[in-house]
Amino acid sequence: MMNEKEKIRKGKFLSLILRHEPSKINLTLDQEGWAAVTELLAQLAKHQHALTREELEEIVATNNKKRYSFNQDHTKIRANQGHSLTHIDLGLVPQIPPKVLYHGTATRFLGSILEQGLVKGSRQHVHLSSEPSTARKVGMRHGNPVILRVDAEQMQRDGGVFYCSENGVWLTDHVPVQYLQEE
Ligand code: HQG
Repeated sequence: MMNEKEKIRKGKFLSLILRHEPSKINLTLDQEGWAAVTELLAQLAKHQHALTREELEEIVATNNKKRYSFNQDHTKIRANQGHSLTHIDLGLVPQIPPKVLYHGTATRFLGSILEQGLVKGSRQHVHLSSEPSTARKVGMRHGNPVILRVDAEQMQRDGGVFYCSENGVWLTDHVPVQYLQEE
């Protein structure tokens, strides 16, 4: 059995591989971001990051943000969101967002955000949450947290497109300044 710390460490490495750098262990993902599980396990083992199939199942099942999904017969795995790899298309379908969404950031980014709006930076989308508490946690990872409230209802009416990942993270390309307000 893995202890919690080990599980978090292994999960983080899995995120790195499935979202950003599969080439690190000589793995390729298909266009929809899927890796073959047998190949993933083989390459992890070759690169000193061995996982058993049971450990992988446990990481996927217990991950606190449900970051990864298997396909139906568990022969393939992918990350549900957060990719920086540009060729990946998760096949997300536009959805009507809740009236209000939240984005957690750090105070030092505010000046730039109030000029450019929220931009996706190195990831494929701007990440938003339906819960201010989640946004706060995300902000804390970057420094002194601040929560921005996004008028998703108005933005959508004005033509903004929103997606929701398998694990409930709201995604969009860009949030212009006029829809942002400090919580
Ligand atoms: C900021 C986690 C300057 C933005 C979370 C953020 C999330 C700007 C940083 C997911 C800006 C990008 C993503 C602008 C945005 N000027 N800074 N115009 N627009 N920023 O890590 O949203 O735990 O790429 O505020 O739950 O922090 O990894 O994005 O601070 O869903 O599964 O630029 O990562 O998921 O940072 O986090 P990131 P994020 P996991």
